[in-house]
Amino acid sequence: MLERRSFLKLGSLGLSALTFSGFKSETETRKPIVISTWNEGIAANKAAWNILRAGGRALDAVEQGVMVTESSLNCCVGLGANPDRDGYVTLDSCIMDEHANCGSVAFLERIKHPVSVARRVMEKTPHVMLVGSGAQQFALAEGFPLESAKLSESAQKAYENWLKKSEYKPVANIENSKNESAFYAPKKLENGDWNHDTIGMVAMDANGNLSGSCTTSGMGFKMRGRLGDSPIIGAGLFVDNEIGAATATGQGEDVIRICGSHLVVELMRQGLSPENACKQAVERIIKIKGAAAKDIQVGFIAINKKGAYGGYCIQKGFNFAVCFADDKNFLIDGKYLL
Ligand code: SD4
Repeated sequence: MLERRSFLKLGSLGLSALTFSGFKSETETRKPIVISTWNEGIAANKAAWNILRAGGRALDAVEQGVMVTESSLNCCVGLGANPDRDGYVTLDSCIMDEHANCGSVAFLERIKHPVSVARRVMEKTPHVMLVGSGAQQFALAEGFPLESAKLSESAQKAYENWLKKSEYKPVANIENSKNESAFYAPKKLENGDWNHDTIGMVAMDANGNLSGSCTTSGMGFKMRGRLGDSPIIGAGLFVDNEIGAATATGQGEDVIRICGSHLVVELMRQGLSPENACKQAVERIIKIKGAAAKDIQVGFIAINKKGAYGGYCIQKGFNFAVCFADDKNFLIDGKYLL
């Protein structure tokens, strides 16, 4: 077992001495570890891992990790993502640490790294959540640059395409599938996959402390002002340093309905494994939605204090990235119920 004291000792010897090769037995704790949603999780985990492997804080790891995705103009999460129905990209994000400190921004425009603004809200204000022009005002006062309002090339194309019908259908696509919904209208990637809009990340550092982050452009062509689960502590993200951490992706309205990430953590508190906790949360959504569940996607991922991880989703097509060693950063297909 990699105890804190031996980690610190090894830290001074050089971290290459640590293989972080995971569990040797059921009683062993796997740490550090970071997991995050979707294919983009691989690149994001890599940045997070660089911090974790050097003995850094999980909080720094989950911020730096998802910043990679927020920066990518080819992705779906940051300023390059699809706009709302009125043509504006609006971003939502939250972050939470091992002390239950949390910060959140929503309906934030023209700021590249909403997760970092969320962290500043957490660290520099007496509040948890800032939205809209107030969040932007705070970001500017904190020195974040105001970015262009111009849509990325791919978002401009997608928006023009959407405008042809301007159909408002409040149903989510089945992410990564070929099921095109006018409401969600995910972008098509060069490899033919459909995109999605969010990255959620949870991590445990070498000291055994947990943190999480979640950042999104929300659903493409959403109503102006619409928020999903991603910036809402308890819905899109929840961390309890005694138990574990969870984050969500997919149809935010249905994650909010069950306080999804909080529910997953509470189920782990009752003794469920991360995978089974995520499964039960998904089951609850399916029970509420009935036949309509087949039209939506929700995925949860979670880790517990032992460094066990898991994920579950409604439909086939959700995956997540797990990293706990220099040479162990891999994608897992989420198990699904429908
Ligand atoms: C939302 N949960 O805004 C987000 C969407 C998402 O991959 O996760 N997309 O509802």
